[in-house]
Amino acid sequence: MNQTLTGAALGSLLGLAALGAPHGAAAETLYSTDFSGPAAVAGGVTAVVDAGGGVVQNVGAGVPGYYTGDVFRNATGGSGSPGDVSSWSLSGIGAHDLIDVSFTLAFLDSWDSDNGSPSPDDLQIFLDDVEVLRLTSAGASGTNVFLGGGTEVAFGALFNSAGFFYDQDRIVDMSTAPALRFAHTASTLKLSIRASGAGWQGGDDESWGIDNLTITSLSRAGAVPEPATWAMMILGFGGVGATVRRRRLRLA
Ligand SMILES: [Ca+2]
Ligand SMILES: [Ca+2]
Ligand SMILES: [Ca+2]
Repeated sequence: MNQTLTGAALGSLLGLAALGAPHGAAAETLYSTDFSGPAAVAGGVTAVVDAGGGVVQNVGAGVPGYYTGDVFRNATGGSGSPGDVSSWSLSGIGAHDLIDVSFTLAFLDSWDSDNGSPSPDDLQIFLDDVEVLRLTSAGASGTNVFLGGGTEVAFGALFNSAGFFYDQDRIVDMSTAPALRFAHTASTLKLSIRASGAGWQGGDDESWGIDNLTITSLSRAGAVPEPATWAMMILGFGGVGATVRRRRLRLA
């Protein structure tokens, strides 16, 4: 019984530590853009964008809230795979423990999944030059759709008004992708995206776009627990101590 109590007390302490993080965590928006003007960049942070042949274009209403107005589109690679890499590099990031990357991803035109023809068509996402997601969309052919935990918000229409080819665009909210919220402490961060694959045709046949790109840092190190959390922690420690004392008494 005493051991159960001790375990519960320790468990509650660990639970409090985990639960306390989001409430006390300091979040800072490092970089944010809807592509309709200059990006908002946090003080002290430097952002370098390598468009890799991508361009900003206007898609009108598009998918309101997700992929609308000015967007970024990469339609390179018409002469073969892979397409050119588009990257966003930040430096001068202050102390932090976590990074959250969020954006709307658009599979544009006639993607053929990994089991259509010709396929596979891959959309690769890299963080600090490490591939963390390999996604695909079934538009013109194929059946598999890999969104890496991203949430589909629209499919089956033409949301890419410039560079028209095929009306099977798929618009995905990547803010729900677990791989894009990750432990990170370095002062630099690089997000890279490209399309590739043995069946990827590129150009206006299989292009991609993004909108509403936001990169946020979160810090637990400087977070101060709220008074209620402290009170519960002290109670928890007291409980552990009392349990240990009772066990010692019994042993003696
Ligand atoms: Ca936009
Ligand atoms: Ca195709
Ligand atoms: Ca293809």
